[in-house]
Amino acid sequence: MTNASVSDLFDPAEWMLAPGADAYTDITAHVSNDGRIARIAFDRPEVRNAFRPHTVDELFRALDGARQDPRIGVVLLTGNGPSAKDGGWAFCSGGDQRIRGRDGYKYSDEADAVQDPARAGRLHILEVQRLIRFMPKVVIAVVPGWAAGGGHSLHVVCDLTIASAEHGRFKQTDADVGSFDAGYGSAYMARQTGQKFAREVFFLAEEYSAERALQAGAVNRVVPHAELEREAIAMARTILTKSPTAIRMLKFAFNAVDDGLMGQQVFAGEATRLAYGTDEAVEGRDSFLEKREPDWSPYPWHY
Ligand code: S0N
Repeated sequence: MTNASVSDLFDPAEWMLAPGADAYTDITAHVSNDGRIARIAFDRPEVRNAFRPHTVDELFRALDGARQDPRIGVVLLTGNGPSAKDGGWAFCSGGDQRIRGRDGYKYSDEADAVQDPARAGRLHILEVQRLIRFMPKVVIAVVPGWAAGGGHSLHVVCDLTIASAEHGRFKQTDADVGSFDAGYGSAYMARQTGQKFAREVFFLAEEYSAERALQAGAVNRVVPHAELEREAIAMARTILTKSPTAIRMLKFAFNAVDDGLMGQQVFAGEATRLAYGTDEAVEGRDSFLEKREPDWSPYPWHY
């Protein structure tokens, strides 16, 4: 796979194909040469990287592969480009409107037009949002162009966003096309930027620049287009110098306040995993197995 066939911003010297990636048609998936960063990209630049259900299936698989790879600490989620048709750049323009229908979605592409009733009407992009939200790794949205509709929501749910100064553009078109992300895409965005700006973005569906997004607290950094992926990799490398446990606990701590009992459950699961590593927890387990009273005397009631 050549640089040009991936993306103009893609540096082939940095990446190798992720396991199973040669089977993907709608995305590309790479791992950095040291195995610690994943780069997962929408690869439908001719439709501004809109996702069809098949795209979402691949995206979920690639993200879950990154989640399960113990060497990977940071995932870069981006969009390949530019479009060969008109040179336009996109992160993602949301659901592919050509295959959206009242009676559900055609699951496969337009060519074979197979209707699978079991999959009809699935909004499984929400499963991808949850995977991004709950994976114990940092997910960075790397926005080289349009983030619109469901693509806008995906950047919102990512932990960090870095955008192209020249081409990064944002627009929440949901209400223009009769869809509404009433979860993270809207309510969580309001937590990030405040209610007024989030409502304006959804109710007016006007384009806003990367610079405006930065002012609003919706993105972390705006960098020259040509530098975008280099800066994203540098950001990832800084995160990778930190304690994996600290980053994981911090991510879930930031999440917990907005995720209700689910957030508490995820945080508590991580706390339990840490506790199981202590001598105190081992004593609890061993006392049961050895059919004796536990001896907690070595373990103080910390204050
Ligand atoms: C992104 C926008 C603002 C870019 O404008 P620009 O630069 O003027 O380019 P265009 O000429 O408009 O686009 C270039 C070509 O790309 C096609 N295209 C763009 N976006 C899509 C899309 N989402 N689906 C299908 N095609 C798309 C254009 O048609 C054009 O093609 P040609 O050259 O052949 O004319 C602008 O393009 C724009 O506003 N796009 C639509 C954004 C949008 O409304 N997205 C959907 C919003 N809703 C969701 O995403 C919710 C998710 C969802 O509900 C869902 C989940 C899974 C499956 C389906 C859905 C679903 O939507 O129901």
